[in-house]
Parts: sequence; C-alpha cells; structure tokens
Amino acid sequence: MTDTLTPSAAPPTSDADPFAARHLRDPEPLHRALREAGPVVRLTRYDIHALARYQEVHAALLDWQSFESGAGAGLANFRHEEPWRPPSLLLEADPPAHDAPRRVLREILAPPALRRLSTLWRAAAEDLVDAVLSRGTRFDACAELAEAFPLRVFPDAVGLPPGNRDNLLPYGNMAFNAFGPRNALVAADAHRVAELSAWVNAQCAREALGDDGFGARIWEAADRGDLTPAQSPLVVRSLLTAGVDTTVHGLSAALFAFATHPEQWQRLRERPELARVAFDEAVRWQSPVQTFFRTATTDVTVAGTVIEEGTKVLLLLGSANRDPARWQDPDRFDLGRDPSGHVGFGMGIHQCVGQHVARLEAEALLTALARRVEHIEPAGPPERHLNNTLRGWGALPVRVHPDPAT
Ligand code: OVM
Repeated sequence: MTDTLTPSAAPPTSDADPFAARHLRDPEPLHRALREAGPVVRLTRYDIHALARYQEVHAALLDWQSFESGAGAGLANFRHEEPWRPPSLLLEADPPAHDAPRRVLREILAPPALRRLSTLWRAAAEDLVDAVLSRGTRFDACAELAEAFPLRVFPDAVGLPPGNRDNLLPYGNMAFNAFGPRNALVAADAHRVAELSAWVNAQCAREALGDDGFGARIWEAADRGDLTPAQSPLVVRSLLTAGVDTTVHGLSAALFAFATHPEQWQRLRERPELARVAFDEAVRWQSPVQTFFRTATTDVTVAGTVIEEGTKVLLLLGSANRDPARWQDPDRFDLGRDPSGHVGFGMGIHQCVGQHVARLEAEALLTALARRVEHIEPAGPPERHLNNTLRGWGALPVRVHPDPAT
C-alpha cells in the first residue's frame, strides 16, 4: 500500500475521543466527521492515526506485513506496555507464530465440523423461543434471546461443565474493554480482573473440558503435534474470550434491527432462508465489534500520509461498514442488499475464525423466531451497554405478536 510517488502531507487532526461515552452511545456522527476529514486522521488525544473510510480500513486489514497485530490489537502497545494477560495466540500474533493456532481453530470451527451442531442448535432455538413466548409477549429480547441462546448452546459446544457460566459475559466484556484506553469502563472492571482471569484459565485445562467439544478438539491437536501443550489452553481461552459477547451483541443487533424495521421482518417471514444474509446485514449495520488496532511495522504511506513505524492505528470497522463511498444508502438495514465485503468480522488473515459458529447461532434463533412470531416491535426505549470495543444493548424491551397458526 506504499505509494512513494505521492508527497507526504500532514493529515487532518481531531481531538475527539472515540471511546468517550457519548461516541460509544452514538458513534455515527463522529464516524461521518472522521471519514469526511480525510483518509487518515491524527487523533491528538492518543497520539495515534485513525482510518475511518472503507477503502483504507479494508486495505490495512489485508496488509498484515505493514500493520502488525503482535504489538496488540488494542490501544496498548505491547512493545512498551505489559499486556493485561498473556497475549492471544490468534488475535495478538503475526505469521509465522499465528499460523498453527489459526489452522487448528479454522478446522475445528469450519462448516463441515458444525453440521452436527446445526441440528442441535435448531432444536435448542425452537425450545427457547417456545419457552419465552409461553411466559408472555413482552420481554427483554436482549436477556431472553440474545444472551440466553449463546449461553445455552456455546459453552456446551466448547465442552464446559454445566453450571457456573455466569462469568463468561463479564470476562468477555472486560477483555473487549481492555482494547480501549484505561477509562472509566476499564476501571469499573478492575476489581474482577484477577478472579475472572483465574476462572477462565481454569476452564481451559484439559481435565476441565468434556471429551466431545471444541475444547477437546484443541487438546487433540496438541496430541498430534499441531500445537504445543502450552498453546492449547490459550487457544481454548480465545474461544471463551471471543465467542460469547460477540454473538450476544450480534444477535441483539439483528433483533434491534427487526424490531425497528417491520417490513424487513415480513421479508424474513416470507423467506426464512434470508436469515443468514440478515445476520450479516445486521453485523454490517451495527458492527458489534466497532474497532481494532494495528501497529505500523515500518513507515507506511497511506493515501499520501506517512504513518511512522511503531504508531498505533485505529481501524474504525463500524465506520467502514457505513461508508457511503462503498455502500449505497449505508444507514439502511436492508435484506435486499449484498452485505458481503463488510468488515464487521474483519478481513484478511485475522478475519473472525468463529464466523460460521456465529452465523449458525443466528440462523437457528432467527428462523425459530420467524416461524412463531408475526410481528416484533419496541416496547420501550432500548438501553445501551457501553463497552470500549463492542456496540450493543443492555436491554431491548419488545412486544411480539405470536402467529396463531404455530
Ligand atoms: C482472543 C480474541 C480473539 C478475537 C477477539 C477477542 C476479546 C479475543 O483470541 O482472545 O476479543
């Protein structure tokens, strides 16, 4: 992506804090301003560069040679700062160290390996929807569906023992906050870091995991020599860190989208096979993972601006996913569009390795809901859940009209 023919220009600057509560609550105005300011913007508050346009975000995600992950995928620069936990072997690693863990997890989470889960999860989704509807037609779609469903199916698939799964969401929430600056959101979790880390680490041991789940598959990779025994628990940790909050916020994005777009819900009811594309469109539209960072490995020129070696670069995935230069009518949630190419799951060598799992969960839940529910609408204002990286809801009050025929 270097272009030595273009003379380097000082980029526009902004003193905005993308991690301030008001921008986390409502990121679009800042994203628009940053996209319009230029292809590269200097954020003076953190002394970093930000990319807000699709073209540059997409290109930076693909260029892992110039933009490394090994110095951390958050604001903290692991070259100078001690990471809060041993770095992830996937997210916070570069080739060649990244290759073996990635290959192992890709095989374990690939569509053929998930076929058996598909049947199980469809039945689990039908059960959950039946149970929720039997209790009434007004409920919090966030707690009752978006959180309840992944918490019911995902830990089982990993092979966690039954019970005591209350720590999964708080741990993920803490890990995703930790990618941002040490603001009030990080301080609010500080008292639980040791306890939650110890709990998650204990779940990663071979003895703690059932012999028929993703966790067992990861340990079998160590038996084959595809991973070292020291790597296996950290790869399990990646599943437990990245696999729960992300799908919860992805599902709540889809439920929010449908509650506020009744005509799109009708489309899904008429053609349930749209559930998959609907989930990807919701991921594009809300971008549950809003941001990740990279670090320049050399002086990199992006659109005429030199980003100096060692500089942290903020990739605004949510902004790229609504860039009008890439998307027609980007702020519309529309099942008629092709959302492929969105960067809500990232792009390139680090692109979400769990995306097939996420799509399967979403497909199961949305299909079950579409079969039983004629109409879903807001029953009160949604409440935001603030996180330095995740965009999601704390509460989504809805009212549904069950289909009398089902
Ligand atoms: C990890 C990981 C991967 C992706 C996202 C993430 C907390 C973590 O490997 O631990 O967010």
